[in-house]
Amino acid sequence: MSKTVVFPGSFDPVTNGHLDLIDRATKMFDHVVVAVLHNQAKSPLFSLEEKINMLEEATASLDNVEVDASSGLLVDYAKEKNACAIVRGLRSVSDFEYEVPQASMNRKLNEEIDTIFLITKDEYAPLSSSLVKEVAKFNGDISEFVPEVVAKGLKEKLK
Ligand code: COD
Repeated sequence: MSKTVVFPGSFDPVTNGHLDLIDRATKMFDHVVVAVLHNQAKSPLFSLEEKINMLEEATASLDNVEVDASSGLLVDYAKEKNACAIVRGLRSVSDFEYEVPQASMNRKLNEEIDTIFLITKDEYAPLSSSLVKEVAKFNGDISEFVPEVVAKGLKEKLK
């Protein structure tokens, strides 16, 4: 049976840390749905369309990746996609503290959908969308942290 997973996030914007997780998930599952969802706690810099375009370009070489979006509950979306699990990333203890309540709540909402955590590779551990935006805002070099399409997008957005 073909196995689908959903990798949800704000992706504002996608970084090389996210892309590494996507690449690793494509080797474990038949189909990876990268879903842009709304995080109530964050005010996005990029529009939904911009985030989707950047993700599509950055994942174009990966055959079993689909980029999509949803405005509803993550577990409802995962069910709609017939996903067996949700993939999330962990960089630190603070990520763990942020992720565990969400994973527990998602399991309460739908006990059939598990959350799988992938530990970041050391080189991506300091990377987050917010730090990348901050470095870009002060004209720092972000080229090793994000794909080219994002570096261009940030330059445009912040000029
Ligand atoms: N290395 C490894 N992992 C990383 C890295 C990195 N360098 N950078 C980010 N990650 C991981 C994050 O830990 C996270 O797991 C994932 O990548 C995505 O990160 P973000 O920051 O783009 O996305 P979030 O955390 O803002 O996404 C939150 C959601 C949008 C998924 C959440 O708010 C949600 O589910 N919203 C929908 C409504 C819903 O169902 N709410 C109830 C939740 S219980």
